[in-house]
Amino acid sequence: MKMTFRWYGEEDPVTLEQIRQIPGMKGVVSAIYDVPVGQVWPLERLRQVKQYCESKGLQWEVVESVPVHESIKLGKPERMQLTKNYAQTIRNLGEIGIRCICYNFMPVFDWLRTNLHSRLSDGSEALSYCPEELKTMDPRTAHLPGWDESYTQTELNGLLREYEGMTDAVLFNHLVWFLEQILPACRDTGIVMAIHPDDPPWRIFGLPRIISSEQNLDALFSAVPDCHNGLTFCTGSLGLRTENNLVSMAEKYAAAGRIFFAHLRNIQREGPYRFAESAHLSSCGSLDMYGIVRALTRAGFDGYVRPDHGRMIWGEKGKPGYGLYDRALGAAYLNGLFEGARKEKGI
Ligand code: DNO
Repeated sequence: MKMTFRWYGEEDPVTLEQIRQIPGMKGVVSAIYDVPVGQVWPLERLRQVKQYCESKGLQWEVVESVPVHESIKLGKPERMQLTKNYAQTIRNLGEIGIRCICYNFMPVFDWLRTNLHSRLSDGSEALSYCPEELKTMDPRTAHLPGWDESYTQTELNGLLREYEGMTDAVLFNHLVWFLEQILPACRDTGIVMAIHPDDPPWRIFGLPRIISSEQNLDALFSAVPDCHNGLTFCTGSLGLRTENNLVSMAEKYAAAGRIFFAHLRNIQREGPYRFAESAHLSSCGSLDMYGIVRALTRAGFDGYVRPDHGRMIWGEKGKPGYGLYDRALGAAYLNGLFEGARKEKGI
């Protein structure tokens, strides 16, 4: 496994100098943030980011995310050109040596929480989600916490209307179509596509959801068996559904060579459709983090790992979920778990 850290570019209050001092840190997960969704990421820009990371002693290992344009998810005619652009971005990324792209296929909203500053009993702040709070939020009129704000209210309303009545099966077919179009670029460059599960893994505002469960993942890998089609194993997303047995899923998909990237974090399930993010330790939340790491290791997982969302601790102010301190503590803990799991396996 290769331990990495998400970095939001030169605007990120967390610097590469700081990231480099986290023990065991090998590389960063980043993206180009100012090219509009659907356009090709220019090679020159990619080279600059790569060189900047290297000048600070880190490798740019994974792209998270190359966003998929909504017209592709909606299956509109312009998806042809947009998908060609996506394939060209893959080729450009291949050119600078990237080998893994994390992306998602969630309509309209990326991850969603109802509170970005929930206070935990130890005084730290975390992201949380509660159905009563969600009921008070209308995406057509109110600002929603936790997702990227690239739409105006009017655009958002238009988009939500376009998805009205779309079934999971139709969205799934659009995903399969998209993957089939970009696979030649993946084969030529060796880049693997690691889909991020739905976060949270249930329907929100009536929008379809297709990557929430083991059944969904099995369907995806049987529809598109190509070995470049795989998963970002996000424990904090998949782990919100009690029927997702993360230890057995980690073992199964790692053994099948489908896990390219792991987002490791813990959550505290507080009831149906209700949770708060917690510190990474198993004892702090609902997930068996050692069981998951051990399953990945036993199955020969050799991909990228990053400590996912951290709490805000020690007075840090920053991007919710993406401060330095708690994610660094998470990395240290996860490194320990991996060392234990490797020794147990005798490697
Ligand atoms: C949230 C992240 C997601 C993820 C995208 C991948 O913190 O895990 O925003 O980057 O869903 O496309």
